Amino acid sequence: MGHSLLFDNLIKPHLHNQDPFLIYKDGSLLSYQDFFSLSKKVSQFLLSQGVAKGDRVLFQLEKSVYGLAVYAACIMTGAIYVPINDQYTLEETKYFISDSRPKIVLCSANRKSEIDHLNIINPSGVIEIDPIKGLMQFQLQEYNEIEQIQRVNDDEIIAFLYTSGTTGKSKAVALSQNNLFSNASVLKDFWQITKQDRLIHMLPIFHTHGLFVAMNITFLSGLAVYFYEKFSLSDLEKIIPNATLLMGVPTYYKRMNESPLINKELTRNMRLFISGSAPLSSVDHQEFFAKTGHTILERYGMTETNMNTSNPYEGKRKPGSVGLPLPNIQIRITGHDTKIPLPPKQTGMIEIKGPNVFHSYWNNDQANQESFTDDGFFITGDLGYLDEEGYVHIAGREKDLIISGGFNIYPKEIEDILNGHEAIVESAVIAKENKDLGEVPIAVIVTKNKNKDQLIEDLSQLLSQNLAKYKIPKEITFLDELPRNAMGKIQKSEIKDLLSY
Ligand code: MCA
Ligand code: AMP
Repeated sequence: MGHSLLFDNLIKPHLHNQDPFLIYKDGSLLSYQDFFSLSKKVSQFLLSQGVAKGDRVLFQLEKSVYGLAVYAACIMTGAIYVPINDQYTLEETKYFISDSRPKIVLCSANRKSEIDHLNIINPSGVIEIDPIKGLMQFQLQEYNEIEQIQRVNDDEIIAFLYTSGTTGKSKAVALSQNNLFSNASVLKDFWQITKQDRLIHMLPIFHTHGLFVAMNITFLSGLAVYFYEKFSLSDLEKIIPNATLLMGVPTYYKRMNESPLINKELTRNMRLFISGSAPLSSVDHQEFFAKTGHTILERYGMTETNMNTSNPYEGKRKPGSVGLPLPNIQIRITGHDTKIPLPPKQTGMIEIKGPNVFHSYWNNDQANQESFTDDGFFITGDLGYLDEEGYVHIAGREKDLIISGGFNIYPKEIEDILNGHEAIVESAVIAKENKDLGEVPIAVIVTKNKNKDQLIEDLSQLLSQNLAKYKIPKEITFLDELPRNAMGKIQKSEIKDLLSY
């Protein structure tokens, strides 16, 4: 009997593997063996802090090897990994701590002192970690490597990733060992990933895309990763001749299309360009092909499901389509009123069933009930249709969501903050098209306050105290009133028409 699906398949094969795992910007390398030796010490450290199977380990730090080592350590100890965006404000972070109730929080020194002042978790459970020096005050080198790997069943939870909903408050998506393993295996085969690949990794590692899609496939195949802190076109241009694989959001491809250096010659060794997390326009898809001779492979996923569909590796990759359902994953489109499956070319709700679909929302029975049909399909909130060849096309979203550069922004969360200000009568946050990021949030407000410049200043301050920067509306616009339908519901599409967005 093994230890756990993820340990046995992602970690165990590499414990003595001296091949390169991470290649850093300065050219230095970290081997698989050295990475897992570090992770085993981090595991022993977690145990020394009293972390046991099922305990949450909340991790908030800029991108570094430690985000991966703590993830691996959670797999080894049976703890639940809870990575959150390091850009979140203290106010946002407070919510994630209160909701997930972690045994320990690993974060920067600054964040630790801020959290300590909140009195929501015992300061001894808030542990300073540095992206370069790691767990410095704990002398990690003196820790032994963990010997007793925790046994964990396939349906037990390994991670919580937070995603928002219509309520405006984030929900923890509880993902099981099998959710992650089944999807990584399918994707590895579907995209023909091998240990010969060299992956360019510039994504954050607190979301499904950069953490599970990119890294679980890496562990499964043993490939080498160009592990860079963030997206940079000039860094990409330097490493692309030596790489074979890129996983990115559409903004990456928009920026590459603008670059005079990206061409067929520079990308000649690349095997596969993958795009996801937000819609890739047919124009960007075709422009990239004309420039490089590569056909981008677009796929579709969610935090709750990992990846659901993908254009084929061999076969037609259709611009504007997110491809075919992945093996063992059922997708159907159902009518808004009838709730019964629709024939091809008719738009309805995308529903999904398969081993990839998450275990449950943590501590949220209502959301769990509302998100599934009686026959067990997950209701995605995305609208789409199937074409005559079975390819899925996303036609829009029923959920009120803005996707900006691949980051999801929930208008309700911003509206709640705006509406809390005494001068605001009502507000709506809507998406405005943006050439680089796809769409960005704009706040539209109704106020009786005459001094609009002062109000904008006050609101900007209020928003930055409460929200990570990427969520802050890029503009604040005023209207005398917001259009509503007969039921009194604000009509965002009419606001867009009024403002010509
Ligand atoms: C940065 N800024 C943004 C965004 N990113 N504003 C709106 N939307 C954004 N996405 C702001 C910063 O706060 C900053 O503001 C200014 O822009 C410059 O910041 P910088 O970090 O230099 O920006 P950048 O390097 O140009 O970043 C753009 C980016 C990045 C590369 C597109 O946002 C990114 O890596 N996005 C990927 C997100 C991702 O991994 N999504 C996957 C999750 P100021 O100037 O005021 O300081 S979705 C997922 O996992 C699902 C399941 C799936 O299907 O994959
Ligand atoms: P997340 O909150 O990160 O789980 O975001 C998942 C959402 O991103 C999905 O429900 C879709 O709305 C969107 N999404 C992901 N991939 C694509 C894609 N290729 N095209 C369009 N939308 C996408």
